[in-house]
Amino acid sequence: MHTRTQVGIVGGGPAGLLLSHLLHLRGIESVLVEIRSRDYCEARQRAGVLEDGSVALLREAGLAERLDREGLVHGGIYLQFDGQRRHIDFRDLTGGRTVTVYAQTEVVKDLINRRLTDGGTLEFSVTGTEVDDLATDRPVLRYTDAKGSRHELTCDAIAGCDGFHGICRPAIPPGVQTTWERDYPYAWLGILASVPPSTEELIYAHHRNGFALHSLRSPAVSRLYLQVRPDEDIAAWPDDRIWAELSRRFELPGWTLQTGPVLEKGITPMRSFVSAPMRYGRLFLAGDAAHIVPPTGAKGLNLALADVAVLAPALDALLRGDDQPAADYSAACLDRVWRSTHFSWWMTTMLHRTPGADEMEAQLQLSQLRYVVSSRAAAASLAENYTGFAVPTTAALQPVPGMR
Ligand code: RFL
Ligand code: PHB
Repeated sequence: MHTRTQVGIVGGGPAGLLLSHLLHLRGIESVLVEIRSRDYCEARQRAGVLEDGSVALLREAGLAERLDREGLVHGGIYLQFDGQRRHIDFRDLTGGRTVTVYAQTEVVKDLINRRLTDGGTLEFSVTGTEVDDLATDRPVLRYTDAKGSRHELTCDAIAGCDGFHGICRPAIPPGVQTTWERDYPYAWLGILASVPPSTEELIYAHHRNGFALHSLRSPAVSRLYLQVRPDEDIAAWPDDRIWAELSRRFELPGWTLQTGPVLEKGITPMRSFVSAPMRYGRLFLAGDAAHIVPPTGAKGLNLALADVAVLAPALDALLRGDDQPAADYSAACLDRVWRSTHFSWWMTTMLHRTPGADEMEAQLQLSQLRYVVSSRAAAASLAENYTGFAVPTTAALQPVPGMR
């Protein structure tokens, strides 16, 4: 079936969904295709922390009704190491900035709900996604819908929002992209547990056995992570072993980790990856399709949202005949991408134990941690990076003047 749309969007994660909404606010039509089912997308456990800039963007885009009601505003984090748990006070260190704990699953549910209410076209459970003619003004998106019909969509532009394992980045001809990549020699075992959080702020713990993180989802549900080997078999981690290891890594006199039923568990590899430029012809990459950070800095979701805040006005201008913002798109995003890439690498290497590393590494990490909690300048740098830098919210929402 041959059809036409203005923007073809590959991927129904936060980047693709928010882009289709921002384009809709500008009167631009899109078709979004997603290989997974709606249920799968809405249940996939991932990020939990939104920067202030992400919250402002979602709010101004009219997407924050439930986020404002249910999101948990956090004014800091704890760093735990060497038998001490020290608070980093974001509000004090950054002049009032905070982060909001609101799960990516909820962001995705809100976005899907809003797109469907607004009559948007979201095609779930597609197969055989292909992008073609990317160097022309009429790139093509092909897919087979859930009922088995093959579609060919002629577009003005295609947004590759299909994550790290998607098909858009590999569709760029060889030799065009420069990529930088680092795999870390560890992974995270994450659990979602039906137990009230044992802490009011997230705890990032450095421990001889490896890193641990205590996060949360709601007053009744906790999210916790343990550093494990990259090839770790989840079957080797029955629930009582997970709780015992978490209790060991968070141990502090006078404090107890509450345990409860584990609702879900999974293992996530850790990787830093940047591929540039984020544009090839009429294909624009956004979110994890273009860059991956290890989750220690809580940046991936925020980067995905920030990319499409830049991309929406750039596509609007492109469709009106002004190529300049589209030409500037990649450079406009990459500053933030590299800052987050560095911060995520820094948090990761400060807090994780490298298998086989000598005692020197541990001493250097502990020295850095002591410095962060004792120097206002060092703490302020962590706080500034963690709470994030302003997102171009106004530009994302203001219509571009002129004829389309
Ligand atoms: P997504 O969410 O991966 O969405 C891509 C979508 O594309 C679909 N897809 C295709 N669709 C059609 N055709 C194809 N050929 C396709 N191939 C793939 C996929 O099914 C999927 O639905 O990418 P997006 O939108 O760029 O969003 C990025 C974020 O999901 C990611 O960066 C964050 O989850 C990273 N992350 C965190 N980020 C934060 O900002 N704060 C955090 O606290 C945080 N914690 C985390 C995280 C990621 C984690 N994992 C599991 C990787 C914690 C973890 C454990
Ligand atoms: C989460 O709540 O899932 C979470 C929080 C902070 C991180 C990573 C993940 O750094």
